[in-house]
Amino acid sequence: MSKVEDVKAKVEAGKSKLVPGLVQEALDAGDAPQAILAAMIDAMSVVGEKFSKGEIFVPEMLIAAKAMAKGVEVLKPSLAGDGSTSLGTCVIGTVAGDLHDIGKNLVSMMIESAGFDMVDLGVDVPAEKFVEAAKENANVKLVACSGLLTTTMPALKEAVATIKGSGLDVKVIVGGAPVTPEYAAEIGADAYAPDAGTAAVKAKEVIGA
Ligand code: B1M
Repeated sequence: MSKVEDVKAKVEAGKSKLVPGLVQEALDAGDAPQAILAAMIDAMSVVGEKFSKGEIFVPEMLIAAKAMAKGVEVLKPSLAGDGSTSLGTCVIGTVAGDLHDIGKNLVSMMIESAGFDMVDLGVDVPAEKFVEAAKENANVKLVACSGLLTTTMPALKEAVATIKGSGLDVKVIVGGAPVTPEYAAEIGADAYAPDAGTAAVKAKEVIGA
C-alpha cells in the first residue's frame, strides 16, 4: 500500500492519532500535497456512502472527520501560500443548522492563501451574523457561505438575501456539495465554486482583483 493509500485508509477508519504522522511521511516521501488531500476527500466520500447504506453511523462519521481535520493541519503549510498580500477581508461560515466544517475550513485556507484576511464564524451561522461580522470587521470585501445539507440550502438562500438586503458593498460566494451553479445564481450569489481551489480563484475574480 502506498503512503497516500494508507492515509486514505486511516482517515476512513478514523485513526486520528495515526493520520498526522502518515501525512507527514507521505509528504517526506515526495507525494504531492494535493494528492494527499484528494485521498482524504475520497475517504470522506466512502464514509458518506457507508453512512447512506446504514453500514456506519454518526459517531463513525465524526471520528473520520476528526482524523481528516488532523491530517489537514499537517498539510496546511504545504497547501496554502503565505497570504502576505491583503486583498481585503473575507468573512466565512457554514450556514444555520449545518455543522459540517471540513470543506469550509479548506475553502477558508485556500481563500486566505489567495491573499485575503479571514474572519471565520464557524458552523451553524445565522444569516444576520454574517452581516454583523461584515460590519464589525475592517475592509470586508467578500462573504463566503458554505452549506453541506440539502436541508440547509434554504438557510444558504436566506444568508445571501440577508447580506444582499443589508446594503453592504460586499460580494457573496457560495458552495458546498449540494449547491449547483444554477442554485447559486437563483439565490443571487455573486459567485459559486465547486471546490476549495476554485473558491480561491473565484474569490479574487469576484472582487475584481
Ligand atoms: Co454529515 N452528511 N450529517 N456529518 N456528512 C453528509 C454531508 C451526507 C452527504 C452523508 C450521506 O448521507 N451520504 C449527508 C447529507 C445528505 C443530504 O443533505 N443530501 C449527511 C447527513 C445526512 C448528516 C446528518 C443529518 C446525519 C444525522 O444526524 N442523521 C448530520 C447533520 C448535522 C448538521 O449539520 N446539522 C450530519 C453530521 C455529520 C457529522 C457531524 C458527523 C460530520 C461532520 C463533522 C465536521 O464537518 N466537522 C459529518 C460528515 C463527516 C459527513 C461526510 C461523511 C463528509 C463531509 C466532509 O467533510 N467531506 C458527508 C458525506 C460526503 O461529503 N460525501 C456527510 C469532505 C469535504 C472536504 O468535502 O465538505 O463537500 P465538502 O467540501 C468540499 C466542497 O463541497 C466545496 O469545497 C470542499 C472541498 O474542496 N465546498 C465549498 C464546501 N464549502 C464550500 C464553500 C464555497 C465553495 C466550495 O464557497 C463559499
